[in-house]
Amino acid sequence: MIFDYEDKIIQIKIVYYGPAMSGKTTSLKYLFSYLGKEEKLESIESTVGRTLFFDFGVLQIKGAEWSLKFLLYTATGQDFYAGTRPATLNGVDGIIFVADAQTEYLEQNLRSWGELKVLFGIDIYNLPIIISLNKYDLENGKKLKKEEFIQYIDFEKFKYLSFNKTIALKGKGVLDSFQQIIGFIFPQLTITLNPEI
Ligand SMILES: Nc1nc2c(ncn2[C@@H]2O[C@H](COP(=O)(O)OP(=O)(O)OP(=O)(O)O)[C@@H](O)[C@H]2O)c(=O)[nH]1
Ligand SMILES: [Mg+2]
Repeated sequence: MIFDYEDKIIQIKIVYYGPAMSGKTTSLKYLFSYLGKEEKLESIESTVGRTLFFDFGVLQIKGAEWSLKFLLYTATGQDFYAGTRPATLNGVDGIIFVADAQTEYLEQNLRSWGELKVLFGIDIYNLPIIISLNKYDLENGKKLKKEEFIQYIDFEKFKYLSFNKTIALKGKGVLDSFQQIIGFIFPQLTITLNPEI
């Protein structure tokens, strides 16, 4: 978080993180298109729409005195470009961990989660995180539940961790996740997202 006292702007960095193809880019694209700012989102992707490095966009919310400037990123889930992920996470204030809720992806989810733990060490327990169990619309097979996921992480050690079921493709839960992460970062603040901002 960076405080610019001269222009009265607080800069906050939020990263969508998670395994390959879990729906990180889809989530961020939905958020920007909901706010009518799709042209503000830059994606560095391959010809088949896979994220090569990251997607990046800025949302600014004007307050009475201070403004909030959100720098929003997705990290690439492709392991070939895994080396870029620590740079994307540098200086992050909150993470939206987009998991693929299909049970057969449990291992990939946990591997990606494990990377965060290695990168942040014990600092991870103080980091605001929303776990977005995505692709909840898919009918085939069982879905990963919060109760199951918490068995694999030291859930009680985290200060700011919550879960959300999402369908990024339809935008379901995407705004909730974003509002929840802001709520963790600024507990006193109520932000209503609407397309006018
Ligand atoms: N059915 C369904 N498909 C989804 C959902 N969210 C994303 N997808 C699809 O999953 C695929 C991957 O989505 P992306 O948003 O590109 O995933 P990503 O996490 O950015 O992938 P990488 O950048 O390659 O790591 C795309 O075909 C999306 O349309 C969802 O909620 N439901
Ligand atoms: Mg992507």
